[in-house]
Amino acid sequence: MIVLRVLPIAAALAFACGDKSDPGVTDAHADCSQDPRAQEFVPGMHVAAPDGVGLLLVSAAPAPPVRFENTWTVQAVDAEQNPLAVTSLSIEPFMPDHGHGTPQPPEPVAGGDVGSFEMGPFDLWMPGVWQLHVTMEHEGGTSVATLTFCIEE
Ligand SMILES: [Cu+2]
Repeated sequence: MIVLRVLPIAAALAFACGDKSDPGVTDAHADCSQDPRAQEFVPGMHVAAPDGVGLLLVSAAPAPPVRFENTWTVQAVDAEQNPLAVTSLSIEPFMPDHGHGTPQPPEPVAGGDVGSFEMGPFDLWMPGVWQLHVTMEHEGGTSVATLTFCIEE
């Protein structure tokens, strides 16, 4: 009987944040504005993979990133922050506190400049801390750089 009682509650909680139809549920727990993991958004901001290969968030609309739909331009760069040719670039949004991603992930499309990709709109559908793991395949191997943002209500 315990299992039968717990499962529906767990299912309800898992979807509570995105459920605006339930006035009894709030997103108050998702206030991450002071979370030390979150990076401050700056246009053109740079994050580096452990091997020095990096990523520029060239532009974001809206800026800073928001809940729901976002459209970005990013560019792979080498350790000296010069444009880096990549054979592929993919980006995986993930909420580390909840263990889930998004059903509408970004689908990067190569842009005009070397290492440049455009993506969006893609859906950061829940308030809280989002990590965006960017995997870049290039001549020297595979590098993963991570952007971390607090997405507020
Ligand atoms: Cu979540």
